[in-house]
Amino acid sequence: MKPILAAILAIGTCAAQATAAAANPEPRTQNPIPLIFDTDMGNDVDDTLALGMIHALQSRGHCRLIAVTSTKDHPLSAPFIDAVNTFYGRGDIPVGAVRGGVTPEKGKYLGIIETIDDGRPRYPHDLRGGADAPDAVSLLRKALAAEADGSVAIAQVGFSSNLARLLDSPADAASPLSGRDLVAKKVRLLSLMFGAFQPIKGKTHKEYNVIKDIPAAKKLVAEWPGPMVFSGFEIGIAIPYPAESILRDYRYEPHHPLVDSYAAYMPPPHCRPTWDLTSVLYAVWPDRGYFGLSGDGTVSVADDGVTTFAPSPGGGHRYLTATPDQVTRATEAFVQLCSQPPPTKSQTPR
Ligand SMILES: [Ca+2]
Repeated sequence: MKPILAAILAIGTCAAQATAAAANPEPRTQNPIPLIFDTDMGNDVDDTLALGMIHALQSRGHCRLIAVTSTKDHPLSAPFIDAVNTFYGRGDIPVGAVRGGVTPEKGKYLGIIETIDDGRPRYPHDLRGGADAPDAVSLLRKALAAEADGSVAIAQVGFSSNLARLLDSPADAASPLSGRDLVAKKVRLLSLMFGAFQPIKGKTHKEYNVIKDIPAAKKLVAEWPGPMVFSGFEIGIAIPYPAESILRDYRYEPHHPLVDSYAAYMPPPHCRPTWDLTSVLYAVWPDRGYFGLSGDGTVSVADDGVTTFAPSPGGGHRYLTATPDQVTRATEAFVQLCSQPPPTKSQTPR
């Protein structure tokens, strides 16, 4: 296609989109989506970038992070999350920790919050250890109970340990509902980095988040009472985070927890897949065309952790897809959102 003709067609498409938007204007004041981030913070480093992106989306008024819960059973996982939240000016966001979870090893980057510069912590945080954090399931119940019905989005980017246990949780001081009924009443969407729905190099892939807690993964897909959108292993692989962005886009601070984590995980330059970022982006901006969606169906988890998608109308499960154009757009969105500076104190939306 000749460039001029392509440009004219592009302008036409843009004009049509603008006309459609004018016909269906978004409200001048939007209600930020209440968001829960359930993460295995401390294993791979995409969780850290995803949390930074959530703060950028909150600063823009598009989401409100009501709780973060960790499924990584290391004492520094919850304090690390608290340190990142504090860096972004939101150290009061509640952080819950798994009890008796998986992956107890320290990992490669949680230790950056122990760094001392001239007698002062480089990354201040109030939470000192996982044992000081509330139990994740109790916090999930409390956070859900406080929100409007059908309003909450959850991004699960680690294991299914916390959300599977939430389903079986009994009535408590936060809510008279069972966990399953509380989820059915409050949650609009579970967007999760989970499984694999395309072969990787011609082979079936057993995805990490699933195989580390297979019983919880099986329970979650079988019993979750609302819509689930899965980001399979293949999506994050298809959208690598540009190494040059880590080297040049975060220099507004002498020390940045996202950069320090990235470097501690693997010395730069390298392009890390954006697995967890994809689930966050879809949870907050599902209608912006960054991804395509499969048809409706049902995901199942085999005893060895292999995930399978079976098309079935009314199944309630879909998985993300991405065209080359969407890969380009999502990459740029990730770069701009992850590297967005923290708001100043006077600007910080809570
Ligand atoms: Ca993760």
